[in-house]
Order: sequence, then C-alpha cells, then structure tokens
Amino acid sequence: ATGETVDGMPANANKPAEYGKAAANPPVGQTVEPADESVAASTLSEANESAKTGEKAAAGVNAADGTLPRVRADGSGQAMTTNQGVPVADNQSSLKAGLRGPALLKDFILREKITHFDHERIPERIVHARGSAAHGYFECHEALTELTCASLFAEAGKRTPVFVRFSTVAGERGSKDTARDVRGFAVKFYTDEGNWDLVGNNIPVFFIQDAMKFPDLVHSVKPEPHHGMPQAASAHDTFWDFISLMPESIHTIMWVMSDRGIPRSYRMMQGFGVHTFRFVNAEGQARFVKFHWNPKQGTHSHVWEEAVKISGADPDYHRRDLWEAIEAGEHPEWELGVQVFDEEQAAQFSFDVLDATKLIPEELVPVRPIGRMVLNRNPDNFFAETEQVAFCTAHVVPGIDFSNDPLLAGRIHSYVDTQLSRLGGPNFHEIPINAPLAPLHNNQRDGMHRQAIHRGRVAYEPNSLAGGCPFQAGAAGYVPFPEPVSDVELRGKPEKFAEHYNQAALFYESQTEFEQRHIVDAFSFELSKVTVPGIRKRTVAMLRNVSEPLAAAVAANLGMEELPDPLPKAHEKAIKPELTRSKHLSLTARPGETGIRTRKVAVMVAPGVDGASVDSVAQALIAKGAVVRLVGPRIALIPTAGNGHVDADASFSNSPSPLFDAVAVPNGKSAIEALCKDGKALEFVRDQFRHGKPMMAIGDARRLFEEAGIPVDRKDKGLVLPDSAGSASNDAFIKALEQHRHPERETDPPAV
Ligand code: HDE
Repeated sequence: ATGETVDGMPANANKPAEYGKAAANPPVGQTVEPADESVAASTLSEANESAKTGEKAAAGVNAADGTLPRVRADGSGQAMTTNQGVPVADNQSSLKAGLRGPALLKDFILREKITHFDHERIPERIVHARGSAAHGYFECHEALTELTCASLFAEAGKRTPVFVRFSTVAGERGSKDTARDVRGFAVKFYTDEGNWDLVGNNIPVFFIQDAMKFPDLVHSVKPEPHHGMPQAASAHDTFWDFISLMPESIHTIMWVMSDRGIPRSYRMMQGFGVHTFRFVNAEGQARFVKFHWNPKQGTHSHVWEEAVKISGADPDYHRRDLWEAIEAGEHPEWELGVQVFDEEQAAQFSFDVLDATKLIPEELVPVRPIGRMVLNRNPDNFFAETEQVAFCTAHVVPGIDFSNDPLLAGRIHSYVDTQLSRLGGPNFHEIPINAPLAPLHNNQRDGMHRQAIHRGRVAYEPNSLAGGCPFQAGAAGYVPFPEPVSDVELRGKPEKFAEHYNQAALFYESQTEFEQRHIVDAFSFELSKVTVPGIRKRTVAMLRNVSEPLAAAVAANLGMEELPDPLPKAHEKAIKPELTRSKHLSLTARPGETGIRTRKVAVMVAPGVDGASVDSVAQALIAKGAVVRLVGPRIALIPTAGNGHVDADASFSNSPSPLFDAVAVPNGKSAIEALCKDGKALEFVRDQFRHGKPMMAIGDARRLFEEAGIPVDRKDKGLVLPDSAGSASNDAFIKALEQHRHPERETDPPAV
C-alpha cells in the first residue's frame, strides 16, 4: 500500500487501524520504494555509488571485502521479525486485556524490544570516547624488505585495508568536536599476516614518561569528580595543578596550547606513532623507527574563538567534515613516513629515544616516505564499526616490534584490558570490524558471545588426535627481537629523562609569530579559568624555563605583578640540545597540495542580489573544488535583481560564520541595503574578519563591510574588494583562500 502522500512523502496509511475495533486485525505494514534511490544509497560503498560523484568505492581495497559482508543487514522489502525470526504482526501497541485494560506480562514481543533497548549502550572509552572513523587502504611505495619483514611493506604498490578512528581525548562520547585537546589517530591495518594497530596521536609527544602516571593524568583532566565539570576542557584547576607539578608534561603542553590543539579538520592533521618502535627484517636485524602521517590536505587549524563558537553551532563539526568529504569523493590522504635509526645513533642524542616526551628533530633523522593511506568509504553503522572497533597496541605483526619505552610497555596490556570491560569479554576479536582478514586458528575456546563453532575433539597442543594441528609456525611466526636484558629490578628513570625543557623551547622558538601569539593566548585563557592563584603561579614558574617572553606575556595577561622564580630543574648540569630551532614544527611548514578543495565558502545572498555576480563567484570556486553554500536571512528561493531566483540553502541562523572558511558578498543594491540592517549578516562578516578568513565584497557589498566596522582600507591580502564580478577578482579571492587564513590582521583587542 502506498498510502496518501504529501509532496511524494508517504503519509502513515495504517494509523487509523491502531484504534478501537480495527486494532484486532492489524493491516499488513506499509512499504514504499524510496522516491529517490540516491537517498537510500547515500553511503559510499562497493555496491552503492556516491550520490554526489556517481563513483563507487574502489573494490578490493576495503576491509568490507573480508569479514564485513557476512554481517551486513538490510531490511529493505522485508517484514519485521523478533530476534528469533518470528514475524511481528503489530509494532504499535502493547498486548493488553481490553483496549483500556492492563498490559500483560506475557507480551514477549514488547519485552524483547524494551529489554534490547535497555541494554543497547556499552561503556564509553575511558579516554578518546568521542571519535569518528572511516575505511580505506594503505599502499606501499617500495619494498622495504631490507628494513622489515612486515608483509604490508613487502612490495611496491601492495594495498592493505585499513580502518582509521580519529578522536578527542578528554570529552565524553557526546561532547563537542572542537575542544582544545590532543586528537587520537588510530589505524588498524588488516594485513595478510594479522592485524597491526598503530594507535597514535596528532601530537608527536606525550604528557608523561611512565605508564604509572596515566591514571593520574586522566583523572586530572576529566571533569572534576565532585561536580562533574568541565566537560571536554582542560581549563580547570585539577589539570593545571597536576601539570604544574609534572614538568615532564611541558613539551606536550606546548603542543596542546598551540594551534595543533584545535585542528580545522581531522583531514588536516599529522599523525604520529609517538613511541620509538622497531622494524625487524627477515634476518632478525632490528632498527629503531618512529612513524609519521603527513596529510596531503596540509596542516590547518581554527582560531580559538572560532572553535568555541563552532562547538555551539555544530558540535559534530569534525565528524561531519570527514563524512561529507568522503561522500563527495574527496578522499583524504596521508603519506606514511618513517625515521629509522640505530642504537648507536640513539645513544648520541642529548635526549633518550625511550622517553615519549621527546621527539627526534627531522634535522637529526629525516623522515622517509614509505607509503600512502587513502580513506575512501564511510562506515555503514556508527555503533557496529566506529564504537566497537578495538585498537590495541599489543596488536603487532612480524616485522614490527616494541622498544623499551616504559609508557609503551604500560599500553601493551592496557588496551586489551579495557576492551574486556568495554566489549564484554575475551571474544571481541570476533566482532566483524575487529576480525582479521588473515585466517586464525588456535585452541582458545568459549567465553561470552563466542561466534566461532570449533569442530573436532581437540583443543590442545601438542596433540596426535588432530595430527598436531594447528601447529606452531616457528620461524614463520612472530619472533620477538632478542634484546639482551640483564639488570637489577628497580623503580626509576634513566638520567636523560630528567631534562624537560629543551624541546619545549625548541617547539616554541620554531613557531611563527602568530602561532606564538596563539600559544600565549591559550595559556592565558586556560590559566584564567584556574581559581587557585598558586597553580597559576607554578605554571608561569614552569614557563620561565621554556621562554622568558612567553612567561612574561602570560603573567601580564593574568594580572600577575611579579614573575615567580623559575621552577627548580630536576637535573643539575645543563644539557645542550642539538638545535634550538627546527623548520618542521610550525603548522605553516605543511600547506598541503589540495589548494582550496573542500574549503567551505559562504556566498551571502538577500532579495535583490545580482544573480550574475553570484554565479560568477560560485562557478569559479566550484571549479576549484571548493564547497559553496548560498547563505541568506532564511532558507528560501531568493529573488535576484533581474527576474531570476537563487536558492539559499543555508541561513545565518543555521549556518553561522564559524562554519565557513571564507565569505563572498555579491553585488546588488537592495540586497546590500537589507543586509546592512540585518544584525546577523553584520555579525557574520565581523566574525569572518576576526577569524582571519578570506573575504570578498563585490561592488555595493563593500558597504556591508564598512557598516560592520571592517577596516576596508587596510593592506590585507585576505580582503578582496572589486568593483564588479569577474575572473580577475575571483582569481584574487581564490588566491587569498589558498592561504587559508590571514592572521596578520589579529590585534589585541580585536579591531571589530
Ligand atoms: Fe591510550 N588508551 N593510553 N594513548 N589511546 C586508550 O583504549 C592508555 C596513550 C590512544 O580510537 C584506551 O580502547 C594508557 C598514548 C588513542 O579507539 C585505554 C596509556 C597515545 C586511543 C588507553 C595511554 C595514546 C587510546 C581507552 C599510557 C598516543 C583511542 C579506550 C600508558 C601514542 C583508540 C581504548 C580508538 C585509547 C590507555 C597513552 C593514543 C584506556 C594506559 C601515549 C588514539 O586502553
């Protein structure tokens, strides 16, 4: 039955049959073919093509080819059943004694439905609870057999499926995406010799040196336990209390207070394995290795006020950005690079390579590109895939081994452990998103929710009854690197771990002027939220060991009249660093290769706008791959100055300025008159200016900028003010957009 429709959308034709006597004979449920097939098939997959690009995900490169199709479920054209497969006659009312009578306990259908619902949440991750993920593949550039026997690096062009989850750390599952925080960057490689999880972050160093301190660190940053505040924020007393007592955290803190802590997109951040790992080749020779992911999209960030406003306008900002890019066929890509070095080299460094609070400057060990990763398919189901994926640092494959980094050692057992309580038992490897593509055989049996049906009577080894199978793989299996170990048991740290400030200073000195300014602002903001003056003081005392100007600027912003003495250092003799400035540490070092592709641009429209000027800008931007939205006072067809219309698909209320990378305001006298009187339009362009965005005003539109108080006469490459629309001005605007942001216009206090 198709039922009545409202503009092609079906009305509920069965509704009247729920009431009175008619309820005794429920009609067969209503089914309707979706009016537009692309709506039903909106998720890009091997079978469904993208509604926007008409392209399918490339076959043979996604994990779905292995373990996922078996469990993909689709109710299209099917009758509803219980979990036991019994058809459900009526899904509207519970079973009662009479239409007005009491509900009956024997209603197993209601009970099954509600019971399942009651249990449909699992504990969220203790850290990294909020995240978003995608499928894709890794492609090796060249055979690396000399370095490692890991099968994914065995030959040029070899592709290995991956599933990648990005996350914030401190916030809960439903928190906002644009909090100031470290971002998780976890990659599961489904290699043909088992799963390898490279569970990294977007920052190459970590807060602490030893796993022993992890629960303390996390307890300090999470909402304070007495009142449960603040959510997804480090700007509070307990965090800074801990940090200022733990000077080893200062290097990572510098990164988090920099623009790295507020990325523009998951697609525009680097990723790092953080710890030193080992590559081991087929001869058993090992070398140390650090992993780097470099985004083709470049590294870009928000400014703080923008991040704050986005968290209200669209808390799912990063999730949406990743999803939409992949749906549109704009598959994000990263290059995997490695820093490879040996024990002798490591011994020469002024820092210890087992200390996760230190990076290895690229000037000392260059990064060698070894492959690329492309994310080309969104998950089918958020819970089944993104929520249930279980990353474990213990998941390594032959050719990859650990170092003795004491932080890594703690992680190796922690991740498996957390999955046991999060996913309810030891069989989480059977959940389809976690199952390896490589076949698995062993004598592990039973446990909660076991899926495999093991055949035969033998579940032990050695055996003769099963011909000795499954037999041990010997040299073909995972053989740990035979690192010689002989020492006394003790708790303590190596000498070099005691130096905390050299690399924090290296990071600060390597930033551009505006990046340094943002770091000052971030410390000032965070510490202004701290209520205990002693904690602020102690943090400034710590900053004096990083940079005197930084400490002085933060102190001034906090109204501190006198600088506290620098925090005492843990080591007596100064350790000379190899370098005090690196050209690889500023975000500006990686502008990317994709230009303005996927950048979101608002074209502002109101009744009377010049249609030709709208078209000219919009077409020029779209041709370069930007995403254009026509933003007006309301979503509506807007009459243009001639007899035409443009379709405003976004409004100042539902899509405010911080959601866009740039704005263009077309010509049109009456449109500009109306916009000059619209406080929301004025706020929109003011925010664009304040946040350093490229802005274009064509002809009359210049008045809107003037009305908003924007200093239109200033020398500013991000302000494009042509008299009329045309290719020259479009090119200038696109050029301004290629620079992404124009921080040179930032002043304190802001000009508008
Ligand atoms: Fe984690 N971390 N971590 N971590 N971590 C978790 O595992 C832990 C550390 C990272 O998208 C948990 O499945 C300990 C460093 C990411 O699912 C937990 C220590 C780095 C993710 C855990 C660390 C990370 C996690 C919580 C110190 C960067 C999210 C849920 C010894 C190299 C993965 C879970 C995803 C998640 C423990 C330190 C990255 C509790 C004990 C350093 C990206 O097991």
